[in-house]
Amino acid sequence: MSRNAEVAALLEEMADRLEALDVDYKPRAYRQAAENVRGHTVAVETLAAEGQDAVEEIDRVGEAIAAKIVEYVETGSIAELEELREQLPVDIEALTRVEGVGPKTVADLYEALGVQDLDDLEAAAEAGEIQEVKGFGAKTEQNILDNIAFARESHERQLLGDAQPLAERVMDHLRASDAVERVETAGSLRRWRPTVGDVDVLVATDDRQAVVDRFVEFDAETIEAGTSKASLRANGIRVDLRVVVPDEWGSALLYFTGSKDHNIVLRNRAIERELKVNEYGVFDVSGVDDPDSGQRVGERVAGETEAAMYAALELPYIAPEMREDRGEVAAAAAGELPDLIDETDVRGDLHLHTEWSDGDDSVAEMVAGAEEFGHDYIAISDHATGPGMVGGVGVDDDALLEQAEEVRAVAADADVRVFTGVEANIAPDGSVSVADDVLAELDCVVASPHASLDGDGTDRLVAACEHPEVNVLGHPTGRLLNQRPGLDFDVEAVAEAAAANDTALEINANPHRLDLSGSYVKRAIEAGATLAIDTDAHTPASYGFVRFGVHTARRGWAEPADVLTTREADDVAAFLGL
Ligand code: DGT
Ligand code: CA
Ligand code: CA
Ligand code: ZN
Repeated sequence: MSRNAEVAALLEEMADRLEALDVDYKPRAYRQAAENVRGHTVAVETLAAEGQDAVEEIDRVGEAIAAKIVEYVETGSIAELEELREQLPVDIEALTRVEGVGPKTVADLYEALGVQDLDDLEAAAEAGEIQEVKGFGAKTEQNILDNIAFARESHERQLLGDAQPLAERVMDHLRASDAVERVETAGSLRRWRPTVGDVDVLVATDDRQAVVDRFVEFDAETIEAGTSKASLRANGIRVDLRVVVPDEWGSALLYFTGSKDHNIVLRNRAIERELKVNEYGVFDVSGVDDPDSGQRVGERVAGETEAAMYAALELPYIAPEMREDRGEVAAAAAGELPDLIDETDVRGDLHLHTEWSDGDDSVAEMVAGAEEFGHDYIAISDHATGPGMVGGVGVDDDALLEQAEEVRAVAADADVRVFTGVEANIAPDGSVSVADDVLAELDCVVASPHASLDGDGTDRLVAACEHPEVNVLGHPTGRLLNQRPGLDFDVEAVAEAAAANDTALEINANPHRLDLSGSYVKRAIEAGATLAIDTDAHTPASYGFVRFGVHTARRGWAEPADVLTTREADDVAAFLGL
């Protein structure tokens, strides 16, 4: 099992600890390295075995960081990190999970009050000690109290973006065994929920023991191993394996994919038809006295495939992303299932960053990356300056016009169409952080909320949708999964304003955001809005996040026509008013 996520987490811890000590530049270098290590397709231990030079081939990983990665792979620890931990003996990962608590706050509260973990933090806040510390006030203290519960809870679920690559590696590991006939993820991961409690993997085989044996060879901690199921923990993520005979593949896959609520709707539909549905199949129990007398009673009418399971219930196949009991069984029964968007439908990306703001790469590099990825068009939408922009990374109005010149120059030689643009900030009053005459010069204006994300955001977002220059409402809630819940708003009202003003609502595909969520996408489409799937890429490697956006769109029942970024470049240009 690849240790990339583990190494990335350590590099992030280095970044936090260096930042806590007020060290310049290095924290950012460590964070950029961490992001690229996490996304790298070759395992760090493989690279480390080849030598430090091989590790340095990872984007943004220089000599110093590569040496630490090699040190970790070879010795199991990093000496400098151990020293940093001694210097500041706190659970920095847990503490910084509290919204509003950064590494420097952690250092200040440790020095002043000896706060080392979430329990200490909560006790200090409840005792009113935090507001007494220099630089802190009653408002900050209340904020901390409000956010501790969320920080605790959120930790129990993993980001889909972290769990999905692990699931792929587990499946590859299993596929190498001849005993494995079929392998597939199940559970919330297969439904593409933004966070998952664990990774569920299902295998069909005639040799269960061989499969369980192969599974526990995966380089991770074994939690349990039985005859038809087993569990591991890798990078803090639990992986549950279930093994079934090929004949029961479809019924098991349907059952273990869930959701539980979808399964209940199917079970009730079965009962109405004198059928019984469970993880072993669909059974005709019309002639059976007591259908509850066993699991395999009556005549088995389906089970080998999911499609046959649905067919036995007189339904067409329902995609896993839709199995959330949001009316999908009724829609299927009525022949009204949407013709869902898929990954190959997307042609472009309207939200991405370059080194003009907080991106890692130049305009030319992002354009070349988009060409390589196969996009037909992109918009360069760097952060504008303004409130909510951390560390003054934004581009001011004059520089935006300068950047547009550079973008046009790069675009002239590119195979992909490149729109000029900006990601402006939406202030709490709904105003947009860039002058109207500058916005008017740019092809594609994304406007997004970044700060003051509490309370009701309906008026704020409606105002942004109504702004004549705004084309895309970026990550509308501003949520960061496991970190902050983001804005509340009346999605129908915002979607109607968007539709009336030719503003697209974004499905931000970054795995930390997935914003809008699937349930909001569904409601937005019903209210007439157009969506835009964007990655918010800060480096070309992140164009691949688009698939998380596509599956989120599928969770919202989206068809290709509902999504702006499935359209051809000329049609997108027309939508942008060009
Ligand atoms: P998670 O892991 O919390 O993100 O959510 P799931 O949906 O993956 O849930 P999990 O891992 O507990 O179970 C996987 C699937 O197995 C679940 O989606 C449906 C099925 N399942 C588990 N327990 C039950 C149950 O008590 N009743 C029914 N009908 N199905 C269940
Ligand atoms: Ca699960
Ligand atoms: Ca599970
Ligand atoms: Zn943003």
